[in-house]
Amino acid sequence: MGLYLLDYGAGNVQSLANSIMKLGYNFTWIAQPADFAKATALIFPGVGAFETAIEHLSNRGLLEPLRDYINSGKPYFGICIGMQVLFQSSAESLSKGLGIIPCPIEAFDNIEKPVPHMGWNSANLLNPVEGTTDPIDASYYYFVHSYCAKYDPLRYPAAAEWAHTTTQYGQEIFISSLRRGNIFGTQFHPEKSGAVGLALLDKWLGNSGKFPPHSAFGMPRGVISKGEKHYPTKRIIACMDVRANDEGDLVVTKGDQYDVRERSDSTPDSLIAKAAGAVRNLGKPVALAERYYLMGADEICLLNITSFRYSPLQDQPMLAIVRAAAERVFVPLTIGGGIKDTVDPDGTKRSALEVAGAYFRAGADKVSIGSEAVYAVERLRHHGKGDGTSAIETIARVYGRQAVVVSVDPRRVYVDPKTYEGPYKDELVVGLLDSAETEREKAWWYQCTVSGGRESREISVVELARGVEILGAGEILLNSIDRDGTGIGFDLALIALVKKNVGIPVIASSGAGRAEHFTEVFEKTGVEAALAAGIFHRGEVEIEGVKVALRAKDIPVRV
Ligand code: 1PR
Repeated sequence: MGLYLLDYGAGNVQSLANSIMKLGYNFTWIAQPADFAKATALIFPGVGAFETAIEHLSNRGLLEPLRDYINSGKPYFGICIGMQVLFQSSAESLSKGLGIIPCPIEAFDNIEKPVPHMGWNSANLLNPVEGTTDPIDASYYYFVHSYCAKYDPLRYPAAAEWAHTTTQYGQEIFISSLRRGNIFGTQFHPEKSGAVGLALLDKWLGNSGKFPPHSAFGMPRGVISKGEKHYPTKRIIACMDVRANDEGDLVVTKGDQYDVRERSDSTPDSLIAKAAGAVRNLGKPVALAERYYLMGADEICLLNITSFRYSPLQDQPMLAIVRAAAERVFVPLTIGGGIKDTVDPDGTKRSALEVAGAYFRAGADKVSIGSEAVYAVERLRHHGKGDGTSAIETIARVYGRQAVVVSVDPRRVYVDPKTYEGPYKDELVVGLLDSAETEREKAWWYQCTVSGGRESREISVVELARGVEILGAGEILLNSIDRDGTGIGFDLALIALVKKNVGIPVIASSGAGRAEHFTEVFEKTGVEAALAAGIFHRGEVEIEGVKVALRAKDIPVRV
């Protein structure tokens, strides 16, 4: 099979390349228009922005050859943006799509749910053929997108005729896969959908880009009727804090309230700050990432925690780690730390966009921005709007907002509620949600920090969360310096506060010590995902144990 992959230069295509190689197939990249003629099967993957995709294809003279290729009847598999370009237009952009399906791509409404639609959701077959197994089963697949092809046979009969599966998010039903003749497309990412996604790719590749024919379409089977809401499963994320140990090897470490050095029991409390022991070493990043993938983690997160120091792009060791992890992990991979403008040792300036681009090409699906997000929101405060230059804005513009996570490192600032007259009066938490006795009489606000908690800034977590959403972040990774490594449970007051102030997905992080803490955070705050580090590294709780506990409480999880 002459398999070709189309890379438009701004999506994470490496994940798909890794999946194909893992399945034992070879492929060639489309480098020039003439390559389309050599292809006997073509996959166009894409995470990112519709506009960027169309612009890149046009500028490189690839748009019309792509249309010709598809019209020639040779097998085509479009993933996410690669499926959306088949449509007439997208609400995301002024650029026109290929128009093969004469219907628009529309935005999700974010009135009753967070947008992007991010996570694992089911794909429901339309009219399955009796006695046959379809390449798409009812399993969960990984979605990440803000725009979709609505499944609405009355308004869009032409699109409905192409629909192969539908998926529901909130009350909206959209086309999650489509097929006709030589064309197959998925809104979800098979390359990021673990074993079921790899199996789907394998079936298409193994049959030289074809699936068995399917029956006529009818009404959706298994689609939850309008009126009932339906959401993706809650995600469980394993996080690895990575830094160099004193020997210079990159290791997974884990702090207590962000202090990652060993403490000797004999060190008096007064000297703890000075008694800098060795950096805790909990394992190798790539091996652990693979282990968590195999154990059922819904996403993997790698944070370069000392990148606030000089962190050039040239010879960046984290790139090699991401590259190796992406070859073994087939669920979404987020990389954080050091996503900022930087300068290489030879004086070459690198923008945050370039740094992020290097990580995406290495196989990351999302980048997580910490300190730079705080500075950007501080500027937003002074100018009233983004100036278009921040890392969040530049990366979201090219790669789409779903690829931009903001990692927040807040710390509680305790105040006397009777006398406090400061600017965060409206955000004060008075120890209500938290069960800890010691907190009940106290009040506090949450202050943001930079450089891994080393420096506090005059900005509250609420202002930061709202600000990064305005700038274009797609998700918030909400840490808590007070709870990090304590095992006493997530900071529910913090998480509920941020959740109610933003319309993008929120990941709860820091403090998980038992499986019940996950149940509690989902039930009491409604967050979309929960992340833990220490309990997984130390093997105290397995990911499966967390999911069993969630299922027992009827909280939907990917099995
Ligand atoms: O500022 O853009 O370079 O990003 C730096 C990144 O590194 C940020 O995401 C920041 O949160 C992270 N970071 C910096 N220093 C530390 C540290 O620990 N000394 N780690 C650090 C943050 C928090 C979580 C941790 C959870 C769960 N660690 O990542 O995994 O708290 O832990 P637990 O389940 O064991 O409680 P930039």
